Amino acid sequence: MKLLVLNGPNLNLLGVREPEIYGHTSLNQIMEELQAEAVSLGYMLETYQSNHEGDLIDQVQRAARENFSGIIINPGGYTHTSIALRDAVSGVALPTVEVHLSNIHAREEFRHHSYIAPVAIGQIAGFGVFGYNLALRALTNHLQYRVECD
Ligand code: CA2
Repeated sequence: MKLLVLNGPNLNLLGVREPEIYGHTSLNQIMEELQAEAVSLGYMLETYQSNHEGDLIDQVQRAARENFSGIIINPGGYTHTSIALRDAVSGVALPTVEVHLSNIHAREEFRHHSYIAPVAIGQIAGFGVFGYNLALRALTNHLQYRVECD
């Protein structure tokens, strides 16, 4: 089974800028570790980062076309703005876990709302890099047992 991890705008700067908020680890390092973890759980993982909304939407659609089983997405700033990305996630109906490094609910008011959350199976926020690991576990657990809470 294949899973897709999508990272949105500016996350390519991880480990380079604002380490006090987002930590010292680069996105490549995070994705490499996640890939190893996925393999140990019996999944193949593809990762993709873009600073462009349409690219992320194309990747969500590709995931459905190419029979991926689920998506982990950190939509970055598009979390709070993108109806189009939400429509894509909703449209493909693949189980999707939203992840954020920071606790968006403890930050500025404009970060409290996520357009993606209502169409995701769940959201993980505030656990830094470990959040990706939690997201992977949540998604694979969901795929195995179809556990969902409404
Ligand atoms: O906490 C998260 O993971 C966010 O998705 C990160 C986004 C932010 O807009 C969301 O509200 C929460 C920002 C990503 C920017 O990443 C940077 C990393 C290093 C330096 C500068 C920006």
